[in-house]
Amino acid sequence: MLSSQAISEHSSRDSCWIIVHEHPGGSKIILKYAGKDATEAYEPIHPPNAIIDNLPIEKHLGVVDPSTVTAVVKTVSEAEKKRQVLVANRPHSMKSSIYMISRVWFRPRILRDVTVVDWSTTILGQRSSLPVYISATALGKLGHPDGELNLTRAAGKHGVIQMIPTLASCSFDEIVDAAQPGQPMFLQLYVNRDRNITKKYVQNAEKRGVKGLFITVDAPQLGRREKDMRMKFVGDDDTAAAKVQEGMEGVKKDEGVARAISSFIDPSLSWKDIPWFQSITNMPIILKGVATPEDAILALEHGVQGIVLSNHGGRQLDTARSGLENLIDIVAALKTRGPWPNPKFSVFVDGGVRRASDVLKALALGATAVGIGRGFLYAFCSYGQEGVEKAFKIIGDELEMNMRLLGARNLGELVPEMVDASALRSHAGTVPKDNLYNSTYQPLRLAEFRNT
Ligand code: 173
Repeated sequence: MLSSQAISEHSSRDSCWIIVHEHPGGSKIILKYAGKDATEAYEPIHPPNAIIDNLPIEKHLGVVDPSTVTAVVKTVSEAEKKRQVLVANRPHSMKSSIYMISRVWFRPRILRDVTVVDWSTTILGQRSSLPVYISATALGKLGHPDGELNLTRAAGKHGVIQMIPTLASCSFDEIVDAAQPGQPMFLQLYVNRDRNITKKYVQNAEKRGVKGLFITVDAPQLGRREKDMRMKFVGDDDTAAAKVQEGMEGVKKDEGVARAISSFIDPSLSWKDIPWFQSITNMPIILKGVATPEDAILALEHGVQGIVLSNHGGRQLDTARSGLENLIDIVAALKTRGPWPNPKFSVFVDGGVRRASDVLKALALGATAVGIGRGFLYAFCSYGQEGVEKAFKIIGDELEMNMRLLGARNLGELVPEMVDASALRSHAGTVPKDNLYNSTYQPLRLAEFRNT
């Protein structure tokens, strides 16, 4: 066993040893922790298997004798104390004022006996209590110590399907281990330049029971994330966000964390690769990030099982049309190429979905189900698993109410005639106020807190 003293003697660029509960990582950031325990800084950014999979075994020096490690007495800064007070006084709920899908209006039907309303559905053959699945979002531990497991646990309890992100903070296996027996899950895939890594990852997912492979096709390079770039140096030293920022020291200042950890994504990915994916897995394959009828038809012709109409939460090509806008043209194109709805080809939509009314608009226009990323991300970052469960409850309650008011007793009764989407076709209108930019960039506007 190694002693803490022996490790602290290796704190230079030439000989740099660090302690991580089971692994080291990074470059400049490693030197910052040279000779010390880096576990706490390492954890939110890397899943626990990252080191085992990527660091040669000879670089693993051994196990540290815990009796030699002197406890680090952490001083709690004033900013951290303030943060803890704010966390203790979180508001009970937060009302979103963003109505991204406001250009579609309802045409409700009346007098239909809506005593009993059912909004459950089947997504890629899997039962789902909501016509909504949890979209992949990266790095969950930056917002909550349990990261993506909050979603897994809440989803298991309430029969909702989670799409596991490639860039989760928790490892894929940790997430699946936290699921209930038989809990259906999907996997979002960023394709690695090293296809063997991708093959292993996909095949492990299938072996572990994942029911759908969502290959991200709109991110050969991650978009310019100005908030990510700017927010680097904001935050208290004790926060996970600050730890990421420390890690950014060796990275160009005009880059954010998303860019920094996504260089493995293969920009050469093309239609030619689809047969290869079909040869390595029997999971349904869905292309995530389709934006035109031309590509929707190509996807159908390539024999995949579905598409996600998405502009990646507005995070990739700036001013790309929203999934909902594209839905109308794409459904019209697909109708010319086979049965509609097509039981063998699902059409999902994500982006800007904040409320059940948004979900119902997409379903009426032909979507199989709708993905929500930010809503659930914010829910668990602020309130953990309980927040996600509350979000499901809000969506369920709103679905019940809105379906009654629309005159649809089940999802099959939601038809295009129940919405007026003519304003989408013209693509005209004023540009909506950019809340994210105006209110969320510095200074961060916080929700109103109780008792402060
Ligand atoms: O889509 C994303 O924004 C994404 O995949 C990502 C990747 C790394 C860090 C943050 C987000």
